[in-house]
Amino acid sequence: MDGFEANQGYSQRFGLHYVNFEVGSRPRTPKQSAYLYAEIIEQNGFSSQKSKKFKAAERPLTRRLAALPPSEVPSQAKVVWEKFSSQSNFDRQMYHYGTFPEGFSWGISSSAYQIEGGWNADGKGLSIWDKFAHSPSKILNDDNGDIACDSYNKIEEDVAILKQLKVSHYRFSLSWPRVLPDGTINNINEAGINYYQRLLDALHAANIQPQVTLYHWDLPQAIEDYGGFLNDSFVKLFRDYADLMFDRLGDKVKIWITFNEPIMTANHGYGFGDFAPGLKGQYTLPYIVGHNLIKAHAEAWHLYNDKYRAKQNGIISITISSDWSEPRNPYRQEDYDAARRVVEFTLGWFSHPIFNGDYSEIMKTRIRDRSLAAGLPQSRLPEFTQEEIKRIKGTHDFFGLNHFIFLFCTSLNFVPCRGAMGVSDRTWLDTGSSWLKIAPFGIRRLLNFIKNEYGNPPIIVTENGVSEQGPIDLNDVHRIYYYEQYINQVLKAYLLDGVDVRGYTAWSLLDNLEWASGFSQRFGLFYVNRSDPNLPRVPKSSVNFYATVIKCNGFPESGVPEPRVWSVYSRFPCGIFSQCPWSVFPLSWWLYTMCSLHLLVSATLLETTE
Ligand code: GBH
Repeated sequence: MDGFEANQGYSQRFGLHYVNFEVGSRPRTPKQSAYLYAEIIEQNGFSSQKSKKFKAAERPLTRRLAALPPSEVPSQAKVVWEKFSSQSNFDRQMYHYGTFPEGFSWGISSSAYQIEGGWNADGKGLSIWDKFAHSPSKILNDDNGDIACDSYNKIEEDVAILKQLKVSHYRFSLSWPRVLPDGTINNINEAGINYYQRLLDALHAANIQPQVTLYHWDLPQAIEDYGGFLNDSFVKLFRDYADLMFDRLGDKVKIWITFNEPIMTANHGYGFGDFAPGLKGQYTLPYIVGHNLIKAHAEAWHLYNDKYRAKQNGIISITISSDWSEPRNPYRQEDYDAARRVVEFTLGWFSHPIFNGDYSEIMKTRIRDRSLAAGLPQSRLPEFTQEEIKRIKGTHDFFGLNHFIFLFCTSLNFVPCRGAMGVSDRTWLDTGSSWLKIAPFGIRRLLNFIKNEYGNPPIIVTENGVSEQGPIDLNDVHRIYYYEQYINQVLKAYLLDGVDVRGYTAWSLLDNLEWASGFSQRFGLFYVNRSDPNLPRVPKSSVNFYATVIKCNGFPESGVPEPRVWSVYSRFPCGIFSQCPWSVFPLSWWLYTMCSLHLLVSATLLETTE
């Protein structure tokens, strides 16, 4: 019962019974907890038979959401968590020597609006990002992509730096309004098509394979004026656009990607409103957007498959982005469920219909429950017909994956639908983007998950990269560190876990317009000097490093060809020491937490004996 709590007096009440100290007889009144505890005692634990006595202890039914049965949670994610949860930090960071298979494709990525500029050149139409960026306060510092990196006028320069990197492929996107100013095939802009033809020819001459994304977020404004992705007619408009591109460019393209990161279009464009077209506040719109997008993807895939594949001999798929998430508290079922939901609501939203068929049960059940609880007559998530499910399932030739972050998840009920939030570990290294922390082991686990969950598809990592902000420092050791660690984890996924990874693509070629963050966050391997009107591309140190990894096809234990970036070949867990000896000292404090002093000392000795 509530009693005298030392120097706190009677202010802190620990009792299962409330004691009224105003009354001389000190009456005791049981609290709800007294009933509960009595019930536990009576049942000698937790009986499946519900006791009638303590109904009052239940919260109102409408506030309760059905929990997922533990046996279903978290399916293939559980396999991955079980496989890796026992890993020590040491194991996790362990540097692995080895190389990728022959023919592994190394590349670098960009996107049209972020680099091209020429926003109204030669008959180009307006995109939703042109309009968004020209509206005040939408982009940090009111930056815009009017000129960006001027890649529209710099094919030669861009191909020259790609050659310097020695990449085998270059991933870029087409600007839909550059080739179809009003979004439809009624009005074709030959100058726009010509730009891409010249770029493809230059890549071909340099022996660099193009990887072409049809849609990286810059929708023709004319289509948005008719509802954009919310209008069912989007599916046909996209198919027509794809048809034209396959027809006019397809003889020079062997790898097509329909959409880049559909979740960003759905959630950020039509949900949070921080991306063009900037619609916000409605929880239903993103699901309609996603629904039409999936259908449009499937139609473009079928079109290529039926009409172009035989003569052009290429492959086509979609690029889906995903964080990897794990339970914040591994002993808490709610956190397991939350982590599972985060994977299903990011990666699974699009992968499940395309690889496994239909939305996952978790998406369907959860969104329906949430919609009904909010008083809606039906689920916010539209349904596919049986025919649509069949038509969409299997529309992939590989799994295009963009990966950036790792999250520890916990349940949070007021987050609509997915009901979860993620946090990072504060010991992980920061970058130039607040949302991006360095946790390389996440990519290995995510690759394992894709292998298990989606039937071991061939995977191309289509984006992975890191940013900086503030003063220019071309010696980007943080990027070298990032790529070494992330690529090494991809190597482990391939060599140790048998994941079928076919290619790796760094993000990004140039410091470019980082969407709503403007030019403040720099992801490039090449710095673009914006104060010089010629916008020269200047290599950062990571260029040399990445070129060497490409040349070595990974991290061979011996026989590293020139230029050597590794100066020691010892086995210790922090590979960073082996490739950029003393320049890494800003990172050494963090490394210290991972490496024992002993290893630091041996690294030093090896270093000085070299
Ligand atoms: C990729 O998206 C894009 O494909 C690419 O265009 C982009 O430049 C690159 O990543 C780097 O962002 O500031 O908290 O609102 C990855 C998804 C998009 C996730 C921007 C973070 C901003 C989060 N990222 N987003 S926040």
